[in-house]
Amino acid sequence: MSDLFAASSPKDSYGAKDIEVLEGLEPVRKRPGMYIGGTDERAFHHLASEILDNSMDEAVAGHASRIEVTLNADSSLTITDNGRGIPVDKHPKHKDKSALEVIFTTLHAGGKFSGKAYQTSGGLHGVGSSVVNALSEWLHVEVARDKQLYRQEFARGLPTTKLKKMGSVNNRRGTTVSFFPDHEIFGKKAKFKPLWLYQMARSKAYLFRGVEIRWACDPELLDKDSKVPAEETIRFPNGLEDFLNASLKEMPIVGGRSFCGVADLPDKAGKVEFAIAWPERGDGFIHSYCNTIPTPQGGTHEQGLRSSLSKGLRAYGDMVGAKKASNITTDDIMDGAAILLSLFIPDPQFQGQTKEKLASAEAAKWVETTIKDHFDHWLSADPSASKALLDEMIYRAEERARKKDEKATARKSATRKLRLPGKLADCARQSANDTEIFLVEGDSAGGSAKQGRNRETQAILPLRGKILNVVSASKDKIRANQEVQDMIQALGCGTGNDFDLSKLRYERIIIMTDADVDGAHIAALLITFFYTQMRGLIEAGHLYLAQPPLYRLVSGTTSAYARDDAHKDELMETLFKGKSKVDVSRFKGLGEMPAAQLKETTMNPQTRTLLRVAIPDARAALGLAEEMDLGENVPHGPDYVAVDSLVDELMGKNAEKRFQFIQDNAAFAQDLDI
Ligand code: TSJ
Repeated sequence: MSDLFAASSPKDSYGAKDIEVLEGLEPVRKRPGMYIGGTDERAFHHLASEILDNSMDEAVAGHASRIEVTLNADSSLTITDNGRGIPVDKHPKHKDKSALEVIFTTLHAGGKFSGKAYQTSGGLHGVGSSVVNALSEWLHVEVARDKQLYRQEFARGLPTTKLKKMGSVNNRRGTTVSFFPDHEIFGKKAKFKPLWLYQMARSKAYLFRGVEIRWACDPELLDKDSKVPAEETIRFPNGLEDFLNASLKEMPIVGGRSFCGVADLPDKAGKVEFAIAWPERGDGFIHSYCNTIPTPQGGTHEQGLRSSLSKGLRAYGDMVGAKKASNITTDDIMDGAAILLSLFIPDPQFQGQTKEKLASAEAAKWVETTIKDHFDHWLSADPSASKALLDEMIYRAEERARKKDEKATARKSATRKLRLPGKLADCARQSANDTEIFLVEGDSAGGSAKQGRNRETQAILPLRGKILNVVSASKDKIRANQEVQDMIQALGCGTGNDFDLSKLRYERIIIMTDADVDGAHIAALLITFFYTQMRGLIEAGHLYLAQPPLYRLVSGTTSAYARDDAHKDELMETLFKGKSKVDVSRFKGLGEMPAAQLKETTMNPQTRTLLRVAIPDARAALGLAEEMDLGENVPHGPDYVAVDSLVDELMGKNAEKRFQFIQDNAAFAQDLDI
């Protein structure tokens, strides 16, 4: 750990001079959602993890060994570590301000000033302390550093006291932050949930075996039969392996042993820890992390792991002469596996609306090579256990093939009767299994999409012009509309009373329109069409929106895509902060984007983000519980957009609402024939 720290940190001391001052915190209070991904319960608890992450960083960098998390009787939260203490020296550009005050009162990009080995930077992360401060009714900081105790208090982001010396301390150092989130922002009822915080503390302890976390909760806040203890010293000397055992409890696993380990990445670029087992029954799960930050939407580290496991097992099958091993797919191996994956790298890049996906490209190869190596060893070490695993995966592959055959025969016979539209570029795969169709606005965008697609599983249907506003059109008019006809034919599942979900020819229907007001309008019309004509398709979770970027930002070797102006601004303040020349190009439409970029940003399942269209009432039916449980079953799917308000807004005659919708979705209203 410490050698890594030295290697990636040019400075060994940090001071106020290293902090770049940006701006005050008013924007955070004005648009809290932009900084913490909403103002709901989840965002509320995010405040706690932002603060805790700072102490974790200090621990992971080797400067702290103990963290205390205390939920107080008044529902405020206190987090303490025994690290170096936040620097308190004067900031050169701000005559009267200490580094500490600057950290808590200005928005700053995390990576800029930290000199940390594994900082949790990336937009949401790293700017945490000032954002939490801005969104707290009060926040108190105490720092024990250089044998002195310092204290400063804040309210809603502004200092209410100066940084004061509180006397000397001899054998103690570290940072303590107490805060109370602001009810003006989160609503009167918002309150920390003991279970949520306790699980957060536990998962952090699992993720870094070198830290001890002391949990405490005021007993008054706990139900009599609560699973949460009032006090506990949490420590997992075996890291993720302990986590896996706790998750699997007594469940029997294939081959009777798990695949666990920690390893340095090539060139000591970081390290990866993993704990994997294949339960004999039941579903698998995957929880991945980067620098102890959860990445529920996966990303490049998960990608690397997938390759290593599938390549490793197939190669092993080859070696022992199991011919059928070549039929095993990555999904056969992954679907039933219980996986914990934790990566530590300097300066990770996160992506997605709530930064829940790892985007650092190098991570994929690093993780793949490192784990593949260990996996090969592990497989060779115990041939009888490895044979059990191989046999089980061959069995699963055969089961899958059998089911696919059943589906394929059903679909082929359906296809024969069906005339497919001429404009459709269908996918090669005959069964609906894991296939998708992109409904693309315009012929030129359709062309790029055809080049960028995966022919095996991705079909493209270009739609010309505005499709009919189906809500106000008559039935005959709808049927006469060519674009609508094409769509109905391509999907194969019929409409209205004839709708039959089992005949749907693709697993996912993805609406892909320009990231502008016209695009939003066409997407809304399409959603309305599905809502009125094929509602079952939305209810079963088959309808998605692609998220094409609006901008590309490049500076030197750093490049990124932004989906809107706010996202672009955010990237300028984070990833590109301090970069001298940032080249910003705006895509006028999907058709303008090179096929390779369209593929990378919007189409490739490994790198894109999709929004699933859902009817709020259908959520329960889809089993998408709102409750977050950090320990298990964090939903892995895409984000969701609610459909009913959208349809209502576009419904028939309510012109005012329609106008409002377009205003809300447009920075620049243009001619719209609605
Ligand atoms: F988020 C926060 F700022 F509020 C916060 C930070 C909250 C808590 C509970 C702890 C911390 C924190 C920060 N713990 N430890 C640190 N360490 C530093 O900020 C630090 C100290 C010394 C040096 C150095 O180079 O000398 C560098 C850093 C980043």
